[in-house]
Parts: sequence; C-alpha cells; structure tokens
Amino acid sequence: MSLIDADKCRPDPDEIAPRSPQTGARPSLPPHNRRQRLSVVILCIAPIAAVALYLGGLRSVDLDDHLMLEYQPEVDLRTGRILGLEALVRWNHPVLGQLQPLEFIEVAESTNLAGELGAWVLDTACTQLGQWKRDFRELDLVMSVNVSPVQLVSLDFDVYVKQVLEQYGLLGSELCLEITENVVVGDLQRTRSTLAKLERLGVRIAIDDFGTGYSSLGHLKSLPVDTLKIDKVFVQNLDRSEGDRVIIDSIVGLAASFGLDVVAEGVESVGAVSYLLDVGCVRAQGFLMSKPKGSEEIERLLEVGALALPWNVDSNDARRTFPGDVAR
Ligand SMILES: [Ca+2]
Repeated sequence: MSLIDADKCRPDPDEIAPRSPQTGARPSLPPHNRRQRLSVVILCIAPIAAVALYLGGLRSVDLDDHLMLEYQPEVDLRTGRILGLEALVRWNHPVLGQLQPLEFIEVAESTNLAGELGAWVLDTACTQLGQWKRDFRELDLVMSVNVSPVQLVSLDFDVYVKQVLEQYGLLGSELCLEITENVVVGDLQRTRSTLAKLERLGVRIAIDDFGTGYSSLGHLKSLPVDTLKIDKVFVQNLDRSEGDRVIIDSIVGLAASFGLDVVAEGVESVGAVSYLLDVGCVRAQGFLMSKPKGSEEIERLLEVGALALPWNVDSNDARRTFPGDVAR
C-alpha cells in the first residue's frame, strides 16, 4: 500500500505545455501553472514527514478534532434501496487539507496507532448508526466498518465490539466488519477464533477487496464469513474487459457455492451495472450511485430511503433499459 496517491503526483497532461517544433523545448509555464506544479510537488512530499510528525501529536489530543467519517451507500441495483453504509475515515489536516485513508493508514500502522484509530472509527460509526436509528424509526441497514489487522488479533476484540453494540443500542446484525484477505491468511487460527466469537454476537463479516489477495477455498469454507466484496479493479472496466467479466463470473459463482452474499465495489458505469445484474450480483457500491458523503448528506438520503438510479429496471421480468452508452 502506498502512502501517496500516485495519481495526485502525476502531472495533469493539460498542464504540460507542448514542445516547440523548432527547439524541442517546452515554453516556461505561466506563473499560475508553476504554482500549481509546486503545490503538487509539496503535496507529494509533505505527507510523509507531516503525517509522521503529526501522528505523534495525535496521542495527546482528541481524535474527534482531527478525524471524521464519510459514508458510502451500498445499494440494491434493482431498486436503489440503501442496504448499508460503509464508514470511511478522513483526516482533516490543518495544512494538507482532507487526507484519505491511503495517505495515512500505513503511517498509523507503523506508529502503533492503528488500533486507536480503528477503535475511533468503530465507535464513531456505531454512535452515528445509533443516532440514525433513533431519528429514522424504520431504518433497516447495515453499517460496515473496516477492521485493521491489529484490531482483529488484539485480545478481547469481540468483547470491545460487544460493549460498543450495547452502548449504542445496536444489534450485532446491524454491524458488518470488513477484513482483507491477507489478514485471513496471516494468522488463520487466531482469525478463526476471533471471527467465531464475533459470529456469536450476530456481527456480519465481509472479506474486503476480494480477488486481489490469497484467500483459498479452504479458508472461505473454514471461516464464518457472510459476504465477499469484489475488489473495484475487476468492476471499474467491466463494460469493456472480457477478462474482468470472467473473474466476476467466478467470484459470483464462488459466493453462490458457499452461500455468501456478494457486493461489487467501484461501480462507475451503467455497463458494469448491466453485467452485474445479468450474473445476479444486485448489491453494489460506486461513484455511479453515490460517492462517500458526510452525515448531513446521508441523512437527506435516509429520509428518502433509496437513491435515484440513472437506469430503469422492470422488476417483473428483469428487463432493463439503460442510457445509450451500453451496447446491448
Ligand atoms: Ca472496505
């Protein structure tokens, strides 16, 4: 996992002036473009030092002052109904602005703050769901929280989860903990023991970013897992990649064989939606339906209960009509 988002470090092609046909040299950038380029360079270098220094200070201050959660809806692709929300942590850095998890999780792990950070995310997400359950009486959704390897192997993690559920009046089945495949492989015995205790609480377990790691069929069979979340790398180009379609077919078939739910991540095109519905994968997350949103925006969605979808599904015969960018 890289600390820095490589896309941010790659100069925007629009910013690069064309070379002179005579000299082969690029004209110097106008001042505002030079500033942009400089800010990109600073952005790429600064996080490593700044995050490391800043994390040291986090121990002594209230994480609430620095961190916030956004929530990305998981929807039923046939109806737009919101089935769940994935809690995603953001760090509001006073100098660097809002940082995404990829930009600081690795540093948090290397400075032993991952457990503290993970506990804050779990606690905050459950507090929020408890609040929304009081505000929206008919609310029926699952809050998904990403769990770090450190948390999963920590002593009494299940006891902590039980306390949090009780404190905020949640059922175990209203919480889904997302773990990565590599965690499963790392310490199978300990993972199996912890997951079994969580299962007894009714908590759901999802394997995150499925397809990129090393889970074997044997692992899946021996663990109390409820859901496979298909990694977005196989979904983003689904409408134009035959290879990705083959992988999706395999994962959906695998999930069906083991009686697991399957969720597609990274849905960004109606072509992907069409293919997922064809193979029976009806649960998905992605920018096409909704990017991660802050609490207030999510509340507006919860008032409606469903997202407006940019395609139509005939629920009687499952025939669908899609905007013109899908060749069918
Ligand atoms: Ca996740």
